[in-house]
Amino acid sequence: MAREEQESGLGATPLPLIPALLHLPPRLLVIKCKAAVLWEIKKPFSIEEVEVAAPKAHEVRIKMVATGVCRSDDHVVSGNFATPLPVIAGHEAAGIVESIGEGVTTVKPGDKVIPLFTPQCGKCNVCKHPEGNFCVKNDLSMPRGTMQDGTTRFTCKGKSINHFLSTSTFSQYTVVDEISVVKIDAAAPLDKVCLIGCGFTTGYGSAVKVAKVTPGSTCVVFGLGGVGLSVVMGCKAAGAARIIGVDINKDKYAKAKQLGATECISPQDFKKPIHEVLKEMSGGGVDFSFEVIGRLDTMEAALASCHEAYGVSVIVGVPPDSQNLSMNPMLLLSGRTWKGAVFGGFKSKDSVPKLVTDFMAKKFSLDPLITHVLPFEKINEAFDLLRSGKSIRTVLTF
Ligand code: PAD
Ligand code: ZN
Ligand code: ZN
Repeated sequence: MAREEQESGLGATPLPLIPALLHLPPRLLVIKCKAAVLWEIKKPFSIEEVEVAAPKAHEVRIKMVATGVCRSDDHVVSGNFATPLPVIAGHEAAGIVESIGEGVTTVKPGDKVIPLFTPQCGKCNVCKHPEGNFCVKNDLSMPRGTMQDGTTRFTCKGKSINHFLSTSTFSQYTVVDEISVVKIDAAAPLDKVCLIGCGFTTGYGSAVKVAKVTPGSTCVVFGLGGVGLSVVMGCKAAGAARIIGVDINKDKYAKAKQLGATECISPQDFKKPIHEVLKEMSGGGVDFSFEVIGRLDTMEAALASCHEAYGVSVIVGVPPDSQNLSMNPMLLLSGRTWKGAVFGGFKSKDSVPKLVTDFMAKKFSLDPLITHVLPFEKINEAFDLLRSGKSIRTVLTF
């Protein structure tokens, strides 16, 4: 019996089962396993048997252990985030290296790893810049849905299936480029640190690294989902004195206050626009504001609610595909700073192992963000929980 079949509780099998081929190292075998395929937008995921090709040179095949469900995955389903279909989505995960292609030096079979939806090639101008993290090898700004070499490693029913953000974690096995994966502490609990692959790191970094929240400051966070709550955690860690949470779902307030929000408000409770309410609450405008929803109106409101002379506003939410904002330049001329970042501005390969080490040293907790744990096959239930506002993060386990 080949290795993959023994390892997987869900019956992953290597293909083809030709005796001569079974003497080859596992990296040369195709794996047949289960994956959640999105064939069309606005449709449920269907659990399909897929073939996962062997990793080519500089590629890594990973056995998935846990994956979180992020709103960005739901943006793919809704069509807000345009990426080639059919696709295996998922980008917030942790797993174990199953095999490696030629020339891979930074991970080996058996290593615990986190896939990186923002790669770090280490060679481009962005990677060499001390501040930039949006490596030119990303598959985010103009998604091709492929590996770096322009081809895919997934097939289902004879059809090639696209990758998502170079990660595709809604599959028992995935293949990623070496620049899109990093080794982490062997003792790390993968069903928790998977959140370091997106939600936690994005939110936390948006506060401490992108906005550079200062001690004693006043912050406002629009959207108290998994990413927004991680912004709250970052603001608190940076020493903010006031952290105002804004959300239309009041069920989110208790958790936000537990994590550091000093007050929570709903725009629906006021006749005035929310930015005017926030200006009054903060004596002219907050120091730092964050949009963590992904809507144009709240991006404008967040900008307008920070102080006109020194406020910093950060866009974290992913906006609807191909939509533009129009704004009055006076909002910036007076002195505001408007920024945005993916993955909390962190250089992924450098930062993820350090964040895992910090987690192991109990510098922050991920438990408050994980409200549900479900078996991978219940992926559609996990999305229903997200859409109905009942979950913060659901972790799917394999
Ligand atoms: P989520 O759906 O868990 O949280 C969004 C929150 O916003 C929910 O609590 C909603 O109730 C609330 N909300 C919705 N509409 C409004 C409104 N009009 N006014 C006030 N509150 C509202 O999502 P999430 O936390 O997983 O992700 C949040 C956004 O961040 C989303 O757009 C996602 O795509 C984006 C994201 N960006 C990055 C990045 O690298 N920049 C990474 C991960 C996620
Ligand atoms: Zn995400
Ligand atoms: Zn790069």
